[in-house]
Amino acid sequence: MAESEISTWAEEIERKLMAADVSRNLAEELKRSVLKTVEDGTSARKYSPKMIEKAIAGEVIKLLDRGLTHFKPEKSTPSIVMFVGLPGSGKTTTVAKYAQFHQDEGFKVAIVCADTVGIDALSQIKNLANPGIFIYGSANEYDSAKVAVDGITKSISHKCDLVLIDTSGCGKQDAALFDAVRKVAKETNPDLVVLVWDCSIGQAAYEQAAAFKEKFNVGAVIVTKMDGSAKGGSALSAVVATQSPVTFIGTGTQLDAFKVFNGEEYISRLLGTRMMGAPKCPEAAAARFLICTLMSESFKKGLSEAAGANKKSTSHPHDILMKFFADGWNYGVAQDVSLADASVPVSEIEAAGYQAGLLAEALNNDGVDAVSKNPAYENLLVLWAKAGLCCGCYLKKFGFTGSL
Ligand SMILES: Nc1nc2c(ncn2[C@@H]2O[C@H](COP(=O)(O)OP(=O)(O)OP(=O)(O)O)[C@@H](O)[C@H]2O)c(=O)[nH]1
Ligand SMILES: [Mg+2]
Repeated sequence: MAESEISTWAEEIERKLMAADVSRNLAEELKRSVLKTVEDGTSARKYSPKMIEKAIAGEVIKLLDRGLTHFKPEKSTPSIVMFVGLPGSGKTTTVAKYAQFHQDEGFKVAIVCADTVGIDALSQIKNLANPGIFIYGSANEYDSAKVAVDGITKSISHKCDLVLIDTSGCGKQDAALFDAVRKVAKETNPDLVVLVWDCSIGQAAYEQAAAFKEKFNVGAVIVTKMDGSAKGGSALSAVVATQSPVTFIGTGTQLDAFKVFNGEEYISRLLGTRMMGAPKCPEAAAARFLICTLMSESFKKGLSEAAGANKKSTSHPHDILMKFFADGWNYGVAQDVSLADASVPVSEIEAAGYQAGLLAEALNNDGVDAVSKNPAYENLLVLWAKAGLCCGCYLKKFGFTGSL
């Protein structure tokens, strides 16, 4: 890839990151690191868009996992974990899920409702949490720090080994409430403060997360509402601002909609690609691949080059098409198609390209007659024929006369 193309591609990635709610500064920083990696490489020309994307994924991984360690509760000694976050970020729901997750691991869990501001906060947690979990709260006490301290004492006397403290939604917009929640932390001295982070928060993320880090000894981030349409780029700001790892994600309102954080899955979502797991290859994707390939700039360019090289030869257009489809996972084509149709993950296009490539190879080796009699290729052949019709105009444009 030429240098100008590299920077165009890097711009595109920066745009993608910002569209996924990664802050402008962070997206620029990531782009700069990637460009530096590319420049430091022996030859920039060796880089394909796919490699640039991998480089950016590597930078995001570095951001997410800088050897950050976090407190993990142990059954031998009672641990206290406090949850803080903006109003409505999902703290109470997350506390109930976190409780369930650890109860399933054999902990005896208690939840202390130190949210004395939220209407019905105590009944909300009672409704959400599993009946086996000890719940403490007070309907009359307004001093949330006192409720928290009393709750911890009661939970420990109930032989609980993990005490979770739910707090009122706060943030830098309300200094008094922020300080009241800080008082809870001061008086209970938790082993871990978890920042509960709604993944759909936009560009204000960094300042908000930094404000929490200033007030609390935040040690971990739990990102909620990852089942929604937001790509969750603001979680990166939360990680950078708090210098804390993401430990879990929330993916719904039910107790089991809670997963250990997986960096690679997160990056795939952020960049709109699917890097994990075997790609599916439905025929529809193959069709899209064939048709999008024919429309892609790389294909047109390649076809034009091939046309130039073969002008005087007797090469059948099929051979050239086959070469293109056999190179179906040619990153340039896959990326082009992915850009043209963001709903198609690159891995799917590559897989579809691979299928088309298999067909091309079979056509090459066994000939059209044998392949057309093989039921395994029936559907792909239909698509192939349709794609062939679509590309007829290109072939004509480049001087081919043979019919497909
Ligand atoms: N879709 C989805 N909704 C969630 C998730 N987590 C929480 N919610 C919903 O978000 C809303 C707020 O959740 P709460 O747990 O009450 O949030 P909170 O931070 O305790 O709110 P306050 O105590 O008022 O500050 C509720 O409607 C939850 O059902 C999630 O992972 N996915
Ligand atoms: Mg709450």
